[in-house]
Amino acid sequence: MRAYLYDNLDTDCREPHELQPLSPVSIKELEQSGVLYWQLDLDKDKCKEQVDNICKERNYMNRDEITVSKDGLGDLFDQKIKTFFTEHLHEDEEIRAIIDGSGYFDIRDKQDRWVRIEVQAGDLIVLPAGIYHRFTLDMNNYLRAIRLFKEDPVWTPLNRPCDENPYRKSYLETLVAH
Ligand code: KMT
Ligand code: NI
Repeated sequence: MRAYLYDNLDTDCREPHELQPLSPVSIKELEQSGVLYWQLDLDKDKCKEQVDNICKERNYMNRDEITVSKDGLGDLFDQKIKTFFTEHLHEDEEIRAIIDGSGYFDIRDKQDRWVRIEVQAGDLIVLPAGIYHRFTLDMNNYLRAIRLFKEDPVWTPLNRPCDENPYRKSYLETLVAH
């Protein structure tokens, strides 16, 4: 995992889009935005044990797997990719353990700047409910992830703007507390 400010250029979103001069964002700064991160073991059994433990600690009851690629999503690929990259929020955490491939989660920081989080196999990230974000593949066009859910796997994206949403308001209150 590596995070940095996004350059906001209008080119292919699958490119790195590193702002120049390079502006890294630390795990601590991500935490201040409510984003949590775990580095998982690449050994399959150890990785599963770690994910199981995190699920127990944080009450994640359900999980499934998604392959974000042309093969994995078939006819839905274009539509899904577009939905993922449309700025949105959820009323629950977005929890992803990357098990293969790579991609980018972009989140809005306190100052409403895009922070790009580059993820690859072994990265587990949690985006808090109410944070504006989006997702894209990188130039390798392939990512496989375990999606974890607190309860039922309902995954409704609410596109920006939805500033009156109660989960959005609660999220903003957690930022004020810092
Ligand atoms: C979402 O809701 O934005 C996603 O599920 C992104 C793809 S999962 C790596
Ligand atoms: Ni999302």
